[in-house]
Amino acid sequence: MSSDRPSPRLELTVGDITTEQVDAIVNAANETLLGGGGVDGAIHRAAGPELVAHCRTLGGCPTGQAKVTPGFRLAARWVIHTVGPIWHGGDRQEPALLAACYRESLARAGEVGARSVAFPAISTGVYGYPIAPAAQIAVETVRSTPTTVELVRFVCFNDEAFDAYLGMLGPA
Ligand code: AR6
Repeated sequence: MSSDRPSPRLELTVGDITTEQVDAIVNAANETLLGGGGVDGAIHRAAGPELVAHCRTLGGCPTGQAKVTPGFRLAARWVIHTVGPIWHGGDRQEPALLAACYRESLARAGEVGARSVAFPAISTGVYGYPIAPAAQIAVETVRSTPTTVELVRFVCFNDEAFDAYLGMLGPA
């Protein structure tokens, strides 16, 4: 399918995604959508208890898909919860499922009219996906997905992740 929509502008930063001033931040959640550790825990803490209350009404989310909620106390108006694959060595559809997370998150962002979206490095923490191939999938999928989103910011939590994304995006 062809599209005349331009690709979003891509930005790279190191920091805490919960403080991002964008329309939507993406959460690396689990299939329950009821919170956890890592970026999921940080987002729930920053958004306040209204977030988990809202998530309880959603009935979970399968791996590779995404659901949107309000951001409640966050600066971001929306949280897009997506469930990355658990890394099992790469032969259990992990690359396809991770790419689906980025595509589905952009789709949800478009549906609510979000123009700017911040992504963490989905699956690269607790779920064990190696950062270099994960960054490659993140950048290639966002670049190749038709979307109304105008700005995508990749928010890295450490220098190793930043370097992996930089290798994909090239120096500024
Ligand atoms: N801002 C940006 N990135 C962060 C932050 C933050 N505040 N905190 C961690 N990261 P992870 P996963 C980075 O483990 O691998 C949860 O318990 C982190 O350095 O948060 O998809 C869920 O409930 C890493 O690069 O998510 C699930 O059970 C990236 O975010 C499970 O973990 C993702 O690490 C999901 O595992």
